[in-house]
Formats: sequence, C-alpha cells, structure tokens
Amino acid sequence: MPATANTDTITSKSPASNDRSVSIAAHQLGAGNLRHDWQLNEIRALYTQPFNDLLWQAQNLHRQHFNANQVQISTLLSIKTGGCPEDCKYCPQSVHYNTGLGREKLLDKQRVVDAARAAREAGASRFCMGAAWRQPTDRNIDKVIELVQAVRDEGLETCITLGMLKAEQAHKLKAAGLDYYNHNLDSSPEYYQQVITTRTYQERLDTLENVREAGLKTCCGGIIGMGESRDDRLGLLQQLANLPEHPHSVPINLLVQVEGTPMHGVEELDELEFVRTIAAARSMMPESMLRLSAGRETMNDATQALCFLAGANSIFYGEQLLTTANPATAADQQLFQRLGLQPMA
Ligand code: SAM
Ligand code: DTB
Ligand code: SF4
Repeated sequence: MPATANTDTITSKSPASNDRSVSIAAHQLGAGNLRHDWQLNEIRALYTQPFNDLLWQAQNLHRQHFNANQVQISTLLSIKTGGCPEDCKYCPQSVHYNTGLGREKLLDKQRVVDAARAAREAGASRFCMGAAWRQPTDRNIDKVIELVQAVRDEGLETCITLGMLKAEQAHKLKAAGLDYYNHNLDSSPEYYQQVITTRTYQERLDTLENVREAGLKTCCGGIIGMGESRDDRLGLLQQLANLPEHPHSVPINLLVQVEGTPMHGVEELDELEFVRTIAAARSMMPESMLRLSAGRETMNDATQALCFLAGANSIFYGEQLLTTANPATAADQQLFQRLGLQPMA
C-alpha cells in the first residue's frame, strides 16, 4: 500500500487485526470517497490479507452503505436464446459450440409479461432480460423497447443485456424508460483475449461509455472460475473500479460449466477464492450493488452465507438463469430465513 498521512485506518478499528493485516486508510476506503485509481499492487495487498481481516473490512464498509440484512432480488429471462455469432468460450449460446441449444426467436410480449408478473409475485424488484446477440439492430431495439415498457407497467425495474450498443441506441432505450443496461467486462484485458476472439475489450468499454453517456445505470461485472489466474481476477476488479463511474450493479458470476463449451472441464475455483473476490469487490466499490450471480446452483449454503458476509447484497432468483439452472426458489427462501435476510424493496 502507498504511504498515507491519515492514521485513522479501518483496520485500526478491528479488534482482531494483527501485524500482517493491511492498513487501508479510511480516506481511501471510507464512506463518500470512491476511488477510481486502483493500482494492481494495492488490490493484491487488499485481496491477499488474512481472510478474516478481508471479510471484516468488507463487512464494515458494507454496513456504512447498506442494511447488511437486506438483499436485492433480480429475476432473469432469456428473451432471445441461442445462435449467437460471438465465440465466448464460456457461453452455451454461441453458434461456435455444440451444446444442444437451438436458436430461438425473440419472445413475444405476453410471454415476457407473464414471466415478469410471476417474478414480481415471487418477490423480485428487478427484471433482467438477456438476448444472445453480438449487437442489436435498430429494429431489434424497437421490439425490445416494447418489452421494457410492458415490464415497467408491471411495476418492476428493468435491466437488459443485448450485446454492443451504439450511442443512439442507448439514448433511445433511456428515453423509453429503461433503468439498467448489463454489459460485463468478464475478465482482465489480458485473459479476455484468450476467452473471446470475435470482439475486443475496448469494444466492451466503448459500449459502457455509450450506456453511461445516455444516462442509463450500468450493470457490469464478470465471470471467475474460467481458469484465469488470481492476477486476472485482480485485473477485472481494477477495470471495474477504475471505470469513470463505479457500476451501479456488479454481477460476479462463477462459471457455469456447460458441456460442449471449450471451458467445460476447466479446474474448479476454490470457493474461498470466490468469497475473496466478493470481499475485494465490496471494498473497492462500496456503494455498488454486488450480485452473487451465476454459479449459486453448485455453491453450498455456507459459501453463499460467506458471500453475504463479504458484502454481496443482490442475487438472481428463480429456477433458471438464461439457459442454465439456478437454485430452486424454495431453497432460496429457506436460505434467506436461515440467515435472517430480507428482500430489499
Ligand atoms: N450477448 C450479450 C453479451 O454477451 O453481452 C448478453 C448476454 S450474455 C449471456 C451475458 C453474460 O452472461 C456474459 O457477459 C457472461 O458474464 C454471463 N455468462 C454467460 N455464460 C455464462 C456461464 N456459462 N457461466 C457464467 N456466466 C455466464
Ligand atoms: C450476468 O452477469 N449474469 C447473467 C446476466 N448478467 C445476464 C447471465 C448468467 C448466464 C449464465 C449462463 C446461462 O444461464 O446461460
Ligand atoms: Fe453471445 Fe453473449 Fe454468449 Fe458471448 S456471452 S456468445 S455475446 S450470448
């Protein structure tokens, strides 16, 4: 960590911190002081602290900004499945891999409204719609706007993820009342090139800029457990936190390994490493909603509880993500009850 004149450190308040813990100065990690200049060595120092110190620090920051027992609930729907021309090595919807998924058309409005209504009745406050496109056409945008407006009419916040967006398209979506646009950076710039060859990291950053400039809220995170190094995980966090605005929502996905994709069979990530990533994300982006996203289906309850302790405060809820399984709603309700968690209004 760089030297600092401020001696009021967060770790100094920790009764359990010891010599090996990293002093993160309050002016660096405190309320109302969002940083956008993280260096890799600082993130490494934060991330590799003793686990208890890292979690204590993340939980402490979390409590400065949020009610620690409230979790925001989002439900996902794939509105256009399969047949995507991109070659993302993790994704079951790419045409490049044979995963048994067919190519479907854009869902009609009634199907979407029915799903949104069911999600709201089950307790979701946000409805996220995903399309397997590299980039939507202007005609696609007009059709998606109708879906967004129908979901808004059901009283839900709206989020969509359609691939790369042009500036005019982002403005059109904002004018139509869309709340969030999801566009993930997914990994470090270095590892990204090994995961996707059909687009560049810069193109991702350009879309994020178009989204921000249009005044939409950004939902931007990534996937870990893709065989990346720890430094790649740090690099992803660095990119996210050093964006001109911290994303409003940060989904952290654990790779769902799908047979037929090149990433099927990759070595599984240590669950405590996943928890560390959540805690570091919380510490670096203390005001963002941090979503425990794909991968909960295979994660045990104790690990999920640690993720909430590390500052995760949002989940995808409902038995399906886009094309893969998510925990049963009854199991999630039980988990919330066991942990004393309440859905955020
Ligand atoms: N096609 C658009 C795009 O890529 O921007 C939107 C849909 S895409 C399925 C949305 C996100 O889902 C990806 O950025 C990635 O983070 C996540 N995702 C896809 N497949 C996944 C998998 N097998 N495991 C975990 N996350 C996955
Ligand atoms: C995000 O970060 N994760 C969601 C959502 N944004 C669109 C998607 C997860 C997809 C997992 C694989 C699937 O179900 O196809
Ligand atoms: Fe297409 Fe998105 Fe899947 Fe990549 S992640 S193959 S862009 S649907």
